[in-house]
Amino acid sequence: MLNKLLTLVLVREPSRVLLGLKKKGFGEGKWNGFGGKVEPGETILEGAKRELLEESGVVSNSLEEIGLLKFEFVGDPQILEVHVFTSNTFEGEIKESDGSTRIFLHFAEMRPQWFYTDKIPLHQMWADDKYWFPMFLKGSKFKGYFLFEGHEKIVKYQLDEVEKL
Ligand code: 6OG
Repeated sequence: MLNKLLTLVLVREPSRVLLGLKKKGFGEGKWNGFGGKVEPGETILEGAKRELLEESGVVSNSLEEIGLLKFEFVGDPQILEVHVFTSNTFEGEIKESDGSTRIFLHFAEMRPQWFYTDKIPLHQMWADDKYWFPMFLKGSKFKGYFLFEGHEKIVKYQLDEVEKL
């Protein structure tokens, strides 16, 4: 079976990272970068850019691919292949939660918020993030494989810092 291609984008400033709280669907209730399925006919990079815009409201023309993560769930033959990108610039306005956007955000899939790099809400994120987030924060590239049992427990994993993907 072919891997399912997904993207994950982490917009960052020197001391902060933009995350979104997923309000419905896969990973509901978790903070994560922005991303989703790559559509037929688009490249992985185009998919990353599109999902970032749809979910956060910003455009990035400087996405850099920094990670490749493969996820398997016990009992499910489908492998999720998540291409992780970062960007330290963006254009447009983040759909952040303030009074004027509250009604709109009620219907949005993600609620964006900046987090200081020493206050990343790892306990409210996918369990793999605590392994690779430190690599991302220090500017390293990484490749990993994680076997999940259910959505919270990792039963096996391998993770390496790499020079290039
Ligand atoms: P949609 O199904 O909503 O895209 N994603 C994961 N991210 C992390 N950090 N860990 C995981 O461990 C993940 N599995 C999937 C990829 C799902 C979004 O969630 C990411 C996509 O950005 C299992 O279209």
